[in-house]
Amino acid sequence: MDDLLPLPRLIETGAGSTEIAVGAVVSGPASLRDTVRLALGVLDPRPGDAATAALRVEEDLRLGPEAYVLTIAGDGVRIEAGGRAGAFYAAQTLRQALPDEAFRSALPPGTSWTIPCGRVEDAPAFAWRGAHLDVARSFLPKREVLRMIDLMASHKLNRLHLHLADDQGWRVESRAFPLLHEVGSHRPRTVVSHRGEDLAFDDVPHGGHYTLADLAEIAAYARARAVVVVPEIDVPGHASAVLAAYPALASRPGERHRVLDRWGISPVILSPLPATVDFLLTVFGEIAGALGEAPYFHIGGDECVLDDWAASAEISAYRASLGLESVGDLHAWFLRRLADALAERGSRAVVWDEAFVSGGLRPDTIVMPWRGEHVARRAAAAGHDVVATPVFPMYFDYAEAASPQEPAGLGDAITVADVAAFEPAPASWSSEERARVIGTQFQLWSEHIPDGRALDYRAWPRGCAAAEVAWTGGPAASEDFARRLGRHLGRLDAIGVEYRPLSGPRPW
Ligand code: TNX
Repeated sequence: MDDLLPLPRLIETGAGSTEIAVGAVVSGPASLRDTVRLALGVLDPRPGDAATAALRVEEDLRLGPEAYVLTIAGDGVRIEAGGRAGAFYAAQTLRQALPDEAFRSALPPGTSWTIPCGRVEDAPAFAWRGAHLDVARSFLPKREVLRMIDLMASHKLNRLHLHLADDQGWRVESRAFPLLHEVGSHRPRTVVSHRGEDLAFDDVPHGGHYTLADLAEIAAYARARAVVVVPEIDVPGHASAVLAAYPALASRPGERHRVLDRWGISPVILSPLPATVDFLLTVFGEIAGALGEAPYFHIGGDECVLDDWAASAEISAYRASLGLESVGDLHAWFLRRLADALAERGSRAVVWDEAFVSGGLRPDTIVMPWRGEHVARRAAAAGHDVVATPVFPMYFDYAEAASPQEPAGLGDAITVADVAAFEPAPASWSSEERARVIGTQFQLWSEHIPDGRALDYRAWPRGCAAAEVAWTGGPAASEDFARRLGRHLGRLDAIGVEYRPLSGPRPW
């Protein structure tokens, strides 16, 4: 139990040992028992009664919903949990207490291990422990998303932020507006760029989208593993894929728009007129409906060029009719309008930090400050809940080193140690400001992450460090973390994760 990752709050080593076998018997309330079985994967414990059980699960409502106590004793293993998530995490910890092979998907029948006795008392420091997947720039097939959920769950991460729409692609079915997925999900080619410089086009068509049924499946798979899916439809900028499908919604109507085949920021955005708001609310409703529940809905708000809004007579007249002075005010009004409607349907809005800087957000809007600590602190001081997402060190599209052997990233270098040293709620802030930081999240923008293999390489083991920080509150004690991480990689090997080796780049 000296190599658990993320690090639990309290670990006590005990005397003696106990045996645990593939197919061990589990007793306890059905929902907790099923959760434990799911988390233990290959161990596939059978349900049974308390007298014969090798593993007993009990509900203890004094513990928080994600908290647990795991006791490994001579007469068996006991899990006390405040809820399903806590039971799931206890089982993840137990799995880490077993040899690495417990992370394989099948084992010889009759496999059993003797493990030392001990006790773990644990609960997360942060409620939001996230991973962000940009499936817009590079589409990831459903199986890769499900696999990411499994890997997140193994690291006690609990928010999957799916960036479902951007200039380069729209990735979800819409029954109300089918051109979104029929037109918006394809581009005929993609720019090949290196360190921000465009070199050529690849002439390879790229496309893909999830059906609403896929989305429902992803959400259910996530929920069973204590992960909440947070959908993002980025508006009013980063919306070229919408405009390719429905050009009348553009800040420049009457022109043809295409799904972009280059990276960067488009000057053409959505119009803020009522037709756009109605359109978006219909689509948001389809997405939230497919997810089953959407406690959070991300509406973007970032990197938005407002020049078209200023130049358009129709938009200017609309702005004046609302009594708004500037296009910045109109940007804020537009996002607020969407957030208010989402709130009526039970979803809290989440935005990138530009939306906060524009002002006028609903007080319950969650802000993701990507431009650093300065803006994070301002959002926290203004009373917003904040999920710390600074480029450094939480943008995993950045390479881990400047080596030419490293697969090219947007920039370099963000190392595992940089991530482990991150402090989402800095000690230098006031206690009120620190209390506003509800968590942290790593971003996998996918301009330079073409597929699942590249995703593994970028996400891990930096994601292990992010999970440690999110669970413990961070920063991680560097030597102890490095030691535990070295051992943890054996588990990733057993799963089959193509992570970036600690020794340096893996040149493909
Ligand atoms: C900025 S961060 C973006 C993304 C890019 C990313 C590349 C943010 C809200 N917008 O559109 O993919 O940089 O690192």
